[in-house]
Amino acid sequence: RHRFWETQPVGQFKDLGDASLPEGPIEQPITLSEVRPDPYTLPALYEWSTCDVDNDATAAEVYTLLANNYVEDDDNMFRFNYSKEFLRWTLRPPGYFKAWHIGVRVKANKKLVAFITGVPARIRAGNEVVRMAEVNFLCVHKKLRSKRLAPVLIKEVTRRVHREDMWQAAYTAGVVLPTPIATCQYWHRSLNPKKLIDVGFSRLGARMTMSRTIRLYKLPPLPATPGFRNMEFRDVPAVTALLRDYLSRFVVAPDLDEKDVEHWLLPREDVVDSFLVESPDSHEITDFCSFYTLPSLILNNATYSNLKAAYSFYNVATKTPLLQLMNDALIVAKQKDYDVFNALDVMENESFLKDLKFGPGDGMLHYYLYNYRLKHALKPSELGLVLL
Ligand code: MYA
Ligand code: JJ1
Repeated sequence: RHRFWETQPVGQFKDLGDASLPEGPIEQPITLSEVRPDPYTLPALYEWSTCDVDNDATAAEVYTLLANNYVEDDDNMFRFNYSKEFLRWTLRPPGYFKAWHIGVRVKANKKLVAFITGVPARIRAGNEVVRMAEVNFLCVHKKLRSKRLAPVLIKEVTRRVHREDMWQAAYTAGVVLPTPIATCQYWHRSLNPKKLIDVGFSRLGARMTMSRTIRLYKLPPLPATPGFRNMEFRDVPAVTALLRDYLSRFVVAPDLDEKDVEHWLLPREDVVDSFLVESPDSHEITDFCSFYTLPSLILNNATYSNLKAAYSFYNVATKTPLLQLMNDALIVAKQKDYDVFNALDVMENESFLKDLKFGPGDGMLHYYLYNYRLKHALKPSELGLVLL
């Protein structure tokens, strides 16, 4: 049933529930000199092209490929619209490899028609911290679908990851593949309900009018927590300590150092927002919340073409109740004119989703590891990892 995935070192459906299989790598690394030195063969009309997203023209090509061909919802009403600045951020974390930003072009005219990326990360699974690639942005132009190009892209990124002596990867997808380590649900909190309803993102509830709906989702103008402010560079050590301690509770989570926190969590306009609570008396950093900006194109609406969405990223509450902290996150997102605030049911998110008027979405997100087996699939609440 999965001609490609059945050949790969991933958990297979036939092995689900077989507790005799050991946790850890599925196959052992080969020596670096045995890793294939040459790229996989593409169909004759195409060529490999490493994409430098620091280059403006290249970033624009990647942006356009994704804006026209990347992930859509089940009803093809919305398509992710990652910004160039977001792509630069997510593709250039500490220690990134240029060669892991892989494009496929048409030889004749150099048009970019497919893409896949990896970035390095340390991910803890149980008690083991493993160097992995986070693989994302797998995309094949709509006109080239179902020609088995995706497996070639995946094999090529795997080869380039192996050449850096890494043998595991983490990735997410909206589709079911062999086999998820966790299956999570998207939840959505309306900030601009009128627009969301107008564009078909949400519907007027039963026995609801537009004005009742607007009142239902109304938020205070300012955050409620004393000492709530933007994260700054000087907060990196305190935030790292808070996050490391918090993430140690989950079965699978990133192992973040100060350099990672600086990259992934220092605010960048229209890319990532981070806030913390600094205790007004002790000046201690007690709580932290963050979201990233991922707009979607609205595919068929006469009035609106873009949906401005915030996605919950990492949140830690040690003193402020998590419910209140996340309500403050909603308030600042509303201040910044987001239309919707999205969250997965990972970590402790379930504890605030219903109370803060999030509703379940129609999309699921499956998490996967490549060449690493877990004994049991995880509940979303055991997962401490958010991929972009
Ligand atoms: S998830 C986002 C994926 N992108 C999109 O959904 C954008 C819109 N769709 C497309 O561009 C195409 O439909 C794609 C497939 C490119 C997705 N992950 O070429 P095909 C398998 C993995 O004929 P196409 C993200 O970016 C499918 O089951 N495999 O199909 C994370 C079948 O295999 P099998 C997928 O539709 C990516 C084969 O591809 C996915 O033209 C992580 C068919 O190929 C998917 N999302 O193209 C990648 N969708 O027969 C894995 C389909 O076996 C990384 N397929 O069922 C693994 C780790 C690698 C590094 C390892 C290091 C050690
Ligand atoms: O955004 C998503 N769904 C929305 C829009 C649905 C439009 C019709 N299909 C949704 N809206 C309901 C909101 C409502 C607000 C008031 C309260 C009740 C709820 O459900 C979904 C997620 O739910 N998004 C997608 O389907 C996009 C793809 C998700 C898979 C992503 C793959 C990731 C790629 C790897 O990085």
